[in-house]
Amino acid sequence: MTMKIYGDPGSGSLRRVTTAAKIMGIELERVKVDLFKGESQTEEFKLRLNPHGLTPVLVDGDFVLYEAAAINLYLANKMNSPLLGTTEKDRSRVLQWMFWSGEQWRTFTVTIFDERVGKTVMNLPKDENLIAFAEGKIRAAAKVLDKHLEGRAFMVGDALTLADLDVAAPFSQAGRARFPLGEFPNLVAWHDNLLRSFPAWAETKAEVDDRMDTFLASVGVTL
Ligand SMILES: N[C@@H](CCC(=O)N[C@@H](CS)C(=O)NCC(=O)O)C(=O)O
Repeated sequence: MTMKIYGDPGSGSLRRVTTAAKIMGIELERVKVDLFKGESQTEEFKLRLNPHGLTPVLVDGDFVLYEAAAINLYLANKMNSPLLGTTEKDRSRVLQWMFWSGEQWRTFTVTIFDERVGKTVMNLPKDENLIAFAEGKIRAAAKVLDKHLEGRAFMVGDALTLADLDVAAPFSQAGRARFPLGEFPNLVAWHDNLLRSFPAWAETKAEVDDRMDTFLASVGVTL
């Protein structure tokens, strides 16, 4: 039975899964959850798929799994994919960057996205102090990433891993939410190379951009 993935095409978290699945040659049946209509916040969604009301969610038969990183590890383990890393040490380093990026990296970009994009759509006042705080955290983390990526094409070893997809995720909304990533040349070069070298990463970027741009235009929002 084909596994199902629930999510909104405008979501950078869904993109991490759809990209990894494409690269591994895994077919996923897409089930659209319109986040702009609050479809992940219904009682039914929370009861059946994710009590936190968040996407993406994978359904494999009677097995339900949320959190994009956990889904990617589940899929990659099924396929024994090199996206996990190919040595024991590399696999541990991949996990190191995946855990780090969830807690210390993407979380601050989500804060800025919610402030600059979410609040603009909802016509709510922005918290400039919170934006400045999150930008400070992003710059501090990006400085470390920039040094790590000097002379390297990938986060771990010499091939693409799930660590690259997790760390690259904020680029999905970087332009719209104006994350200060352009200040870090090695980070930008690494991400440009991902876009050039992995058609799946470029295809899913186009999908996110199309969904977001179409939605923002439909509600008359210019960022
Ligand atoms: N840490 C989670 C983040 C999930 C998340 O924040 N998903 C967003 C879309 S990118 C969502 O479903 N939001 C729906 C809502 O807040 O109602 C993951 O990596 O899967």
